[in-house]
Amino acid sequence: MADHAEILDALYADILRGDAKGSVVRVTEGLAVGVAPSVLLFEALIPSLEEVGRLFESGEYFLPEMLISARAMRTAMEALRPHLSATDAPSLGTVVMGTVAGDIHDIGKDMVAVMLEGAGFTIVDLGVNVPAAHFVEAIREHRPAIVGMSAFLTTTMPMIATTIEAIVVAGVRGSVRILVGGAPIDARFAEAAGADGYAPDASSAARLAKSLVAPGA
Ligand code: B1M
Repeated sequence: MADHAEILDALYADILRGDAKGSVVRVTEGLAVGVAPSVLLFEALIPSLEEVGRLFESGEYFLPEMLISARAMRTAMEALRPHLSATDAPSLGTVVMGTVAGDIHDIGKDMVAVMLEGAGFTIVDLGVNVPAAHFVEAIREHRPAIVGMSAFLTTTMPMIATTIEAIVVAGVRGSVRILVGGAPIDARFAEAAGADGYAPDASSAARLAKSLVAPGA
């Protein structure tokens, strides 16, 4: 049977060439030999997709390659998800999450949702390309403790500020904490947009979300 390093290398290669079935075989094999789910995620899946992004940027990959790699990543994540989020603890509160309008990237958002779920939150996932008005409706309907927004393109970053503004105008800003993230976002942008917090990755998003709902926060 393959050792941990061989499984991680093979999983990395599966995502790079978009082999969805292979990636599930590798995830299953990895879990069976005791590779931690977070190691499969952070040491194979995410670095591989980062390499896909680099190859796209340098013109070696085109949109179809990026799509089939993304599909393999999603399939692998489906196999991994139950192992990343397993908790029977009472909910820490509801998080309404979505990728802002104009943006259809969801892999990073979904990872944040999985980690928040694992940390004990109840997730209401609005999906991708979410107009500001849908965030407002969801706040009224679900009364979340936190609203999480993702933006992955420099062209959709401004929608974070637009959405927060819509939440303010609707008069519901005071009832929620707002957490934002996505590859082009940083802490300075998040603050200027009116968010309560920014996290660079899924595990720090889970830590920050917990601190935002801690008593006295
Ligand atoms: Co797109 N794409 N893409 N893409 N894509 C990027 C983002 C890009 C950087 C690639 C590149 O050029 N290097 C580039 C953006 C450039 C820019 O804006 N400066 C880009 C582009 C240009 C585009 C299109 C415009 C391409 C085109 O059509 N010509 C198009 C846009 C479509 C649209 O949205 N309107 C497009 C389309 C696509 C696909 C559909 C093919 C596919 C998306 C599939 C999907 O998501 N279902 C895709 C993919 C796969 C990528 C890359 C390769 C990978 C994205 C990803 O999943 N990363 C990406 C390059 C890259 O990221 N290296 C790229 C892995 C993920 C784990 O990381 O998404 O950063 P990330 O999420 C992290 C953190 O950001 C953070 O935690 C996550 C997990 O750790 N985080 C949060 C995310 N949300 C958070 C919320 C929080 C806190 C933290 O609080 C609530």
